[in-house]
Amino acid sequence: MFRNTIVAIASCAGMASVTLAGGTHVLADANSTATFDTNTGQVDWLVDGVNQLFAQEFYFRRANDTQELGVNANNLNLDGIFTTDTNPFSDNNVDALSQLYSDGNGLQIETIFTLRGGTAGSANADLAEQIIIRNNSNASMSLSFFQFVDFDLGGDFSDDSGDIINGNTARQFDNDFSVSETVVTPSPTAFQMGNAVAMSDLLNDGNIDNLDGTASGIGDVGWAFQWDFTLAAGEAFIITKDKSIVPAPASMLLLGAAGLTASRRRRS
Ligand SMILES: [Ca+2]
Ligand SMILES: [Ca+2]
Ligand SMILES: [Ca+2]
Ligand SMILES: [Ca+2]
Repeated sequence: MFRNTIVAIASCAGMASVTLAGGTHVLADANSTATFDTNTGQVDWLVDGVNQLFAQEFYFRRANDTQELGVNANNLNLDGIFTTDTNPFSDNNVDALSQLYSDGNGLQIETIFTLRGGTAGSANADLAEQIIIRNNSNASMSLSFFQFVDFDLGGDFSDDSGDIINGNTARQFDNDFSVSETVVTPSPTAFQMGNAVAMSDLLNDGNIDNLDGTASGIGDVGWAFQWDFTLAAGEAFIITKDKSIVPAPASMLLLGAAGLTASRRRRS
């Protein structure tokens, strides 16, 4: 009954801070913009006018769930959403987004994104992310939490390739761009890189899935991280990570998947 009910979670004295309803929200900073949809997740990330990202979505699985569920307003209550301008002396654009979801049973998931663009034409941008998962119930709670991301660098996927190193850093390249994501803390329980559509299907089908440790991919690359943990009553689990887009290093051009032909089934 409370699904999609919007409650303003804060009123901030900052001059550019606002409370907003669910739907689509756009962050902007310097040469970059990023769009987030409360019904799915992040739906684009433009750098110098080129969209680099097809999707970023979070999923969760509680002890009694029989499949993974998306962290969005279709599966959880959206309790609040908040945007703010964290560098108001640089511009007047909102560049940070906080969203608060809960399951009505003690699980609360807060996601915070902060966008920093680079100078025009630099092909540089950065997205800092923090996810706070709280157990507000009176009993311990076992959870699996997933991050799924599907970059299509340079606006296309056929020339992309990537790998995961050290269990906590994902890298993806094409002829023009490179993106890396480092999980600052805590290290994931599992990871997987592979065909983005197949990986999205893993997280959206009706079965329980765990990531298989595949550490590289080519073509329509996507990747995911998984964290398994148990929260005591009142405890929180905090994931901090950062994504950075830069121009492709020349040494990585050889990884380009020349000659790949692919037709892609886009998700609705
Ligand atoms: Ca700003
Ligand atoms: Ca590409
Ligand atoms: Ca599944
Ligand atoms: Ca991709």
